[in-house]
Amino acid sequence: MDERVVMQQPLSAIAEAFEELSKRNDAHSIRLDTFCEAASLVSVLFRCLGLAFKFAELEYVAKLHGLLEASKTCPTLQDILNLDVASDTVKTSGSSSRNLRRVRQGLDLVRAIFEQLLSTDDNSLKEVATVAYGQVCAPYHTWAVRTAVYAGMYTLPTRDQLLMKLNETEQSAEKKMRRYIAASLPIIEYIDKLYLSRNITLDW
Ligand code: 1PZ
Repeated sequence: MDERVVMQQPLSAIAEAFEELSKRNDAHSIRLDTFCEAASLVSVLFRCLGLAFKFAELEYVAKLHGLLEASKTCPTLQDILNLDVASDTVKTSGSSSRNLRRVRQGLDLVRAIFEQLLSTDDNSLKEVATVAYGQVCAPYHTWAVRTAVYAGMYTLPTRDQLLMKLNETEQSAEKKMRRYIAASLPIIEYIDKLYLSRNITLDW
């Protein structure tokens, strides 16, 4: 993808990348390198959130980096699961199946944030972010992480500031957020099925 689009219109780049990914998903197999490329665009959003979320960005990027390394030997997402099931490392810290689960939670968090943003015009992001985080990630995070995230919410920019950093207006952002929501849902569900079809529950 054109680097200028990514930097100047990150929401366009994200919506486009996930639409491409969900089109290819018709074959019921997703290439891991293509997935990583799309997922890495999301980290641009973090940079708009300020220093308090630097830790989250580093965490997210580290998981993605692990997955990109794994793509050298595991071409598709299901290869990751097959490998970790065989070696009983699905939930092992740093394993690819665990990294994939975390990245999936990040993508779902962005989806939930966008849904919240579409449902209100409140200029504070704190409420929006708190609801989305509480739905998608909080149940799986440790107490220490949850506490840090909730404290960080007080430092979030306002909605206007965020839109400005993203080079968007309310109207342009709304369209792109809807496109991401529609395109990411089937991908998220596909990833969940990779685990569920192997009798791995999703309570972690
Ligand atoms: C505009 C609204 C902004 C909302 C901001 C909400 C930010 C939520 C930040 C979440 C921080 C998570 C930090 C650390 C989590 C770790 O516990 C786990 C550890 O995984 P392990 O090594 O045990 O397997 N790491 C992760 O889950 C990976 C990081 C996920 C962060 C995804 C956030 C995506 C948010 C995008 C925001 C625009």
